[in-house]
Amino acid sequence: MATALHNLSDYDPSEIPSGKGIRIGILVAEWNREITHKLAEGAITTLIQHGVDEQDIILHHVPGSFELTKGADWMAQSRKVDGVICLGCVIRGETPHFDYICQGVTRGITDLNLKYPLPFIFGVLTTETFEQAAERAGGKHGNKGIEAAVTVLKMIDLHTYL
Ligand code: DLZ
Repeated sequence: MATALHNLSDYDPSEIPSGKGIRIGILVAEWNREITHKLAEGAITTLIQHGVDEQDIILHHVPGSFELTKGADWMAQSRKVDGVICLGCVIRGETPHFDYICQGVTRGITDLNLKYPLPFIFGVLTTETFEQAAERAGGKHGNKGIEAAVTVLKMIDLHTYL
């Protein structure tokens, strides 16, 4: 797995644009909540560390990763946010649902990025096992929520130049 070689929390804080005055939406899937709530913690802590006001973080939950797309679309329509972080965790297990959900949410978030001028960040872990997900939600491979927070700040900053 590619992230086995890359710590998701590794970044240079001096390269991250300030989040002062920026409003961020965070959507968290309730499936595998032991994991997704850790992703949300990582994202929120990182946004605040980089200047986003706690009151400018708008947090909502959706039932599963498949619903992240719809929730993020509604958030964008509300015009209250400058960027949206989508957090979820899909574990393969023994069900074909894995492929359908991964394809659905990947396509959905891609489509939203093309539909709106604001960035939608893919913070969805897709792993074979619960242990692999835990390693990427504050474990030995870092926290994908941190990576998502850094990414949304970079993308919002990039948009100010283009
Ligand atoms: C149904 C389902 C399954 C089997 N597995 C997961 C999962 O690992 N992670 C996740 O976020 N959601 C899962 N879901 C729920 C779907 O995302 C969705 O909520 C339901 O299919 C209802 O649309």
